[in-house]
Amino acid sequence: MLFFSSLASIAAIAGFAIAQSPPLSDFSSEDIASGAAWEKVQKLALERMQDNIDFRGNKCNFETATVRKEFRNMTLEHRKSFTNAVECLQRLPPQVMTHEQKKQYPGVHSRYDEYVATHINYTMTIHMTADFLAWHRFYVHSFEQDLKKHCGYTGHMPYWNWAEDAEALDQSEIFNGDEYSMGSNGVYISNRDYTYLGLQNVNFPPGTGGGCVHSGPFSKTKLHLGPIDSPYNNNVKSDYEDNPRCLVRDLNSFFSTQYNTYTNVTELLLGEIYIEGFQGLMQGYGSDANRFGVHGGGHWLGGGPSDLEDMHSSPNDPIFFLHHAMLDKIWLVWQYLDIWDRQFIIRGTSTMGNSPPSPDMQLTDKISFGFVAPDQTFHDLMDTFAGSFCYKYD
Ligand SMILES: [Cu+2]
Repeated sequence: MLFFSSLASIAAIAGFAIAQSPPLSDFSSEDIASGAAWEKVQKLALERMQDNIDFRGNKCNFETATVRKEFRNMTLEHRKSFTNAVECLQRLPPQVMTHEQKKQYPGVHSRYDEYVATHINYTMTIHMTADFLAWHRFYVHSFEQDLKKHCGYTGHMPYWNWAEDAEALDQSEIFNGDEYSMGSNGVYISNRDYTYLGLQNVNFPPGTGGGCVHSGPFSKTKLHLGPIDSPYNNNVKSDYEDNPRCLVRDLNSFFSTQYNTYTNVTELLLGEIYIEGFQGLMQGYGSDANRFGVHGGGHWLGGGPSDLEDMHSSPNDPIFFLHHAMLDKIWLVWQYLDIWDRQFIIRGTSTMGNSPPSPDMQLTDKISFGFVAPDQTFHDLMDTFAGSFCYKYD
C-alpha cells in the first residue's frame, strides 16, 4: 500500500498525468442507456491498463494475459467445449474432501459440488464484506483452472454481459437451449402467484419458466445441495443434505430491467468513486433506492423459484460463474479508471454487513477457500496481472 502510494507521488512529481475516472456527467442519458457510454469507458480502461502494465514491467503483461470473452464472442465450438468441461466437473468425483469429511457432506457428489458446498460454507463472510469482490474473483479463477486441469478445457472463463439482454432475457441466445447455449430457460409453469421478498420489500410476478431446464447443456444435470434460502418452503433442513433434483430456471426480466441495464452498470461504474459506495451499490445495500444492485439483480433474474437466486447455493447454476465474471470485469474496469487510487483499496469487515461486528479487514489477511483452493493473501487477489492471475476481459 505504502509502496504504491509513494510510486504515485513519484509519478506525480515526474509529471505523469494521474488519470482519474471520467464523471457520469460526461455522457448523455441516451449514451448511458444504450451502452455506448459503457463501451467507451471500458475501452478507456483498457488503454490505461496497457499503459500501467507496461510501466510496471510485470512478467505477465498486456499482450500475454489471457482474454476472457463474452460468451457470445466465443466461437460455437469454444462455447460447447466450455459447457462440456463444466459437465465434466459435475461428473468428476470430489477431489479435495476426505472420506471422513464426506460423511458430513452427504450432498457433495462431485468436484462441482465442492464449489457449491464451499460457497454455502462461507456465505455469511463473503457477501457485504471487504472481500466480496476479491473472494469471488479467486473463486471464479479457481473454477476456470479446474476446468483446464481436470477436464481438458483449453479456453478461458467466459462472462455474461446481461445488460445486453436486460429487456428480454428469454430472447437471449445464451438461453436458447441449443447445444451452443448455456442451456434453456426452465419449462414454463402457468398460474403462479406473485412472490414477496421481505428483505427487499419487493413483490414480483412469476417469470417465463419455473421448471427444469429442458434442453441444451445442463438439462441432464443433477443438483444435490440446497435450496437453502428459497421463499417457496422447499428448503433442505440442513446445509449439506443430499437433495437430488434438476436445475430450475425462471428467467424474469422484472429484475433485469430494473437492476441490470446499461444505465445500472454505468451509474455504478462512474457514479461511485469510493470503494464503499461501489461495493455497496453493486450488492444493493447502503441505500433504499436500489436493494439488489447488479449483483443481486443478476441472481434474481434467474427468477423464483430458481437455483440462481439462492444466496447460499447459487453456484449450482453454472451461469453463476459467468455472472460473477461480469462483476469481476466491472470491478477491473473501475480499478483501471483510476488505478493509482483503486488498485489496492479495500474497506469493510469480514462479516456480512458487519453483523456480528468484526475487525476491519487488512490486505495482509488470509482468505479461505475451503474445498476450492488453499488460503490466499488478500493483497494477492487485487491485481489480475500478478500472482496466480494473468488475465483481462475483451
Ligand atoms: Cu457469492
